[in-house]
Amino acid sequence: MTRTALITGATSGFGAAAARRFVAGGWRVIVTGRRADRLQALVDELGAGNAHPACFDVRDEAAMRAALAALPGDFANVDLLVNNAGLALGTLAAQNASLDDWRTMIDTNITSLVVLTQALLPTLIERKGAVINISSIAGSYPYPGGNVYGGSKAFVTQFSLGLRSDLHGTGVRVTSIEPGMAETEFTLVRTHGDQLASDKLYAGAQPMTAEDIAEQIWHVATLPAHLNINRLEIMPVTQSFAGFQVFRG
Ligand code: NDP
Ligand code: 8X3
Repeated sequence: MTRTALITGATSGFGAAAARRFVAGGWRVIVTGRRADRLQALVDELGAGNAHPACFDVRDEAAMRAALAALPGDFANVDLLVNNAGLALGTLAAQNASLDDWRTMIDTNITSLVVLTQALLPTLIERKGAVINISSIAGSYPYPGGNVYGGSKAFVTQFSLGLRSDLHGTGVRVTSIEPGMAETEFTLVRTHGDQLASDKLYAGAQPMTAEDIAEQIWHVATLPAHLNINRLEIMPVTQSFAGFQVFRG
């Protein structure tokens, strides 16, 4: 039986790569995002029988619910929710950061994720499906300027663990995937469109690719039904930990 994954944030990066991976593996995908042209291009590439575009801003709850209600027959029974849509905005210290950026991150990374998850839980429970939430190493390891982004991802990780606890006995699997540095449009978005800054960050660093993360999502989703990976933290070999900072006045 063909299974169906709903992947948010599939117009770019991890989400687009995951959509390709799942269709290559014989699944159907519902691909979401705000950029309709990119969704259509992805559907054209993957085939309309394999991919269905649902264009909405995840912060718009009414649009999200309307898109779910409008899913065509073959796509209506969602077996896997990949909560991937998300972003970081800015790297300024909290005292200088933009409150608008903070609100956008909280609304996108936290509020939208819990609303969509709750909307799909009845279907996921009925189908003994799975939820894969894309968190980040930023949720476990603080760094200067990571403030609200890191906080939002700590929420995603902890919500994932709590969800798993609540879903005990239902057969629904829940995983928090926590990637480190991966080259996507993430830094372009974080810097409000500074391509040079994005290129500089990744230059010579051998970051992970979107396909690397898509492969992890696929791996988690296709484990034998009795196994649940709770948390999966992954970094490029070139990235590791540094010490605490000490201020001497
Ligand atoms: P990209 O910027 O390449 O992709 C982000 C995706 O999220 C896009 O498809 C975008 O679609 C979607 N999105 C953002 N805001 C909204 C919104 N309001 N409504 C609908 N869709 C939205 O970044 P990545 O692929 O790297 O990021 C995917 C996830 O991975 C994010 O949650 C990010 O925090 C996380 N992550 C990224 C890491 C990295 O180093 N790249 C590391 C760890 C975690 P559109 O703009 O078309 O709406
Ligand atoms: C993205 C990883 O380290 O840039 O979530 O915050 S990091």
